[in-house]
Amino acid sequence: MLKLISFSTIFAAIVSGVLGHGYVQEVTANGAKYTGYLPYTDPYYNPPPQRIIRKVPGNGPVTDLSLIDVQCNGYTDGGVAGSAPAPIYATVAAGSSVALNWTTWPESHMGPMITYMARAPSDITKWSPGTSAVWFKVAQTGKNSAAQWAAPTLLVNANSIYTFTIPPKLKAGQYIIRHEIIALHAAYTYPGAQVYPSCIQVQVTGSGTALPTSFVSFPGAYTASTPGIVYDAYQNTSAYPIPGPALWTGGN
Ligand SMILES: *[C@@H]1O[C@H](CO)[C@@H](O)[C@H](O)[C@H]1NC(C)=O
Ligand SMILES: *[C@@H]1O[C@H](CO)[C@@H](O)[C@H](O)[C@H]1NC(C)=O
Ligand SMILES: [Cu+2]
Repeated sequence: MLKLISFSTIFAAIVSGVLGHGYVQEVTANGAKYTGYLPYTDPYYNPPPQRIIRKVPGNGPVTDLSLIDVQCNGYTDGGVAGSAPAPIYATVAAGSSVALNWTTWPESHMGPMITYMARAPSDITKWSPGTSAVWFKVAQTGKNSAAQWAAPTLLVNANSIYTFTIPPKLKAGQYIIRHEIIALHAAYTYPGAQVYPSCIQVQVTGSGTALPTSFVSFPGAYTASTPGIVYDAYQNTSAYPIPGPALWTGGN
């Protein structure tokens, strides 16, 4: 009986997952593949599978950009709000590319894909940034001159794989990669933009010494008046201003 109940719960969850929006389901770094945090199955295992991605409650978005949830799509877990650490991390060389495999992204959810990093001051499996300004932007794709959005068009064309490069001169150490799609189908007003963030824990290796000098916080980086948060994606044919700070490329 118990088994049956939990099976149907998982089944219902899987069905809603298929019909919903999305999250990063797999990470490839330094040639190794890591399964992402799977919100519709991982919670039903005891012990839970060990992941490099911080827990997300499901495939849904964050729309209230003042909430800590906008950091990692996290929620209060074990007393840690917003981005409860995951137990393990991936290792990746500075200058190498990281591939993030998204679940099937809905055709209707157009918007940019943006990637930030934050350097952990200590053990990343114990660190939550809270509202501190620690994040710097390392990659961004918005709308190109052919009016194609990062998501869904470019993402679908790439087989649902988004790729970015760890800044080549970035100082070795532990970092959170905060990656997101911002869906703009309802962003003609605020709240409306839907943020789908994912936080991936990595150990960066290499001999670089570069670190950025300016940082943003999540929540904080995005508000109703940040360019690109309110945008009429159906009517507005002008260039799209990608939200957040300038890119940091580490002197490259
Ligand atoms: C993305 O991950 C899914 C689930 O693990 C897998 O079935 C699919 O083949 C992956 N896509 C690519 C292009 O590797
Ligand atoms: C189109 O978007 C840009 C950038 O957000 C904005 O400055 C401009 O006012 C918008 N145009 C219209 C007609 O809404
Ligand atoms: Cu949606």
